[in-house]
Amino acid sequence: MIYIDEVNAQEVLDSRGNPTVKTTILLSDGTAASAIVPSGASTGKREALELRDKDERFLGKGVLKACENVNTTLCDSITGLSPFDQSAIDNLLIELDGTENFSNLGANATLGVSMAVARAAAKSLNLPLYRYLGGANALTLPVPMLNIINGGSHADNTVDFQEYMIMPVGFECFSDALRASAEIYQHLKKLLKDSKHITSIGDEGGFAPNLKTNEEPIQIILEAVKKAGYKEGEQIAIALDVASSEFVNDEGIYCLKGEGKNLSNEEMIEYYEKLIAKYPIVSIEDGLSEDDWEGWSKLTQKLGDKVQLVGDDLFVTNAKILEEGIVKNIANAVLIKPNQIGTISQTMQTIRLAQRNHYRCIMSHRSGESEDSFIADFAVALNTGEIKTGSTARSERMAKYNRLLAIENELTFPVYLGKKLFNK
Ligand code: 2PG
Ligand code: MG
Repeated sequence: MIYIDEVNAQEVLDSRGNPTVKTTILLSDGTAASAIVPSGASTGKREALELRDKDERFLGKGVLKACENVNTTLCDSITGLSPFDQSAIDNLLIELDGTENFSNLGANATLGVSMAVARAAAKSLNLPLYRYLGGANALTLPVPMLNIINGGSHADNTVDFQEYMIMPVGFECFSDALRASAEIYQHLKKLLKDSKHITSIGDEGGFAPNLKTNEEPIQIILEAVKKAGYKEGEQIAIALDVASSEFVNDEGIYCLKGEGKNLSNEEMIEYYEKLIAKYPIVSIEDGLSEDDWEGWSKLTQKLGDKVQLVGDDLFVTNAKILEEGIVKNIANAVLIKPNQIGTISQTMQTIRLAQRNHYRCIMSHRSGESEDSFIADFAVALNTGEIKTGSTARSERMAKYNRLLAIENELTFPVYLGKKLFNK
């Protein structure tokens, strides 16, 4: 029997230069596999805990305690176990921690182990990760959401909304969709330059110009779509991550500083209605804050049959919270970030719950990332149909898109949902 022989965690740096955990698993058959966990900036309140050392190293952001937890408690408990029983290992991680949100061991400790176990098992069986996790049904290349203008807490500019994304919905295959997106990105850079805007980029590789309104990024992106020779709406749609929990105040008022507007949840909904009427917007993430469930209910009633309404901070990849949302008819899609919940099995549980209830799933990176491309395989394995993993710049983002290109090449009959996703 093949068993886990060694578990080792090391502190490495993420795409923002902050420490994160890299975990390596060695199996008794000599297989070695590693995984690096990501880290968010605009985190939801109910996310699993990311354990930081809070001492003088790295301005308090060191992860030596999380590494130590892997190298002692977790290593001692999973050494000798089969790597092929992912749920048994993940359940053990939950048990060892003993809390709902991994506040003892840290989700950065548990997720690294969980990912590395899956990767080692796949490697040992000589299977690609997507095939190991998804079996014969792993066929679907996700439609990407590419964040090409960054604002909010991902950039030092005047734009309130965090992410302006293009979605190449009108293409036959993933590689054509990615090519169109990369061309649009280059045209956008040129347009920004020509209009004397800065072309420095934010955390996810999108540009971070100082634009006056939250509408202007959409207009300039659509101009770039046109310049690149693509049709807005039909081929390229717009998706927003408003990340509104970042700018709501204690009274539940949404403070759009860039535009000098303070809006109630009803006024925010009207704001979105106008945007949707004017532009080819197909998806809005965290349109209202994670605490504003009453507002979310109204938002879903008003716009739920027009656009995809995605809960990120709202659901934090947590099956229990998502279930509450499904019962209350809140949102119609869920963002999937494994480090919000802490293990691969729990992430799969949330995806399955969503899919059974006809909620769309979007596999997602974090704003702090690494060269690890696990989520690309994960999206194909679970047929999420959508992925968001930044713009077509910066290697930590490209690692995921390039991995998807490789998977597309490898599959005999790859499926790209593109046109089917929004009935285009
Ligand atoms: C988000 C993410 C990823 P962060 O809000 O959806 O784009 O950002 O990782 O900072 O939470
Ligand atoms: Mg988000």
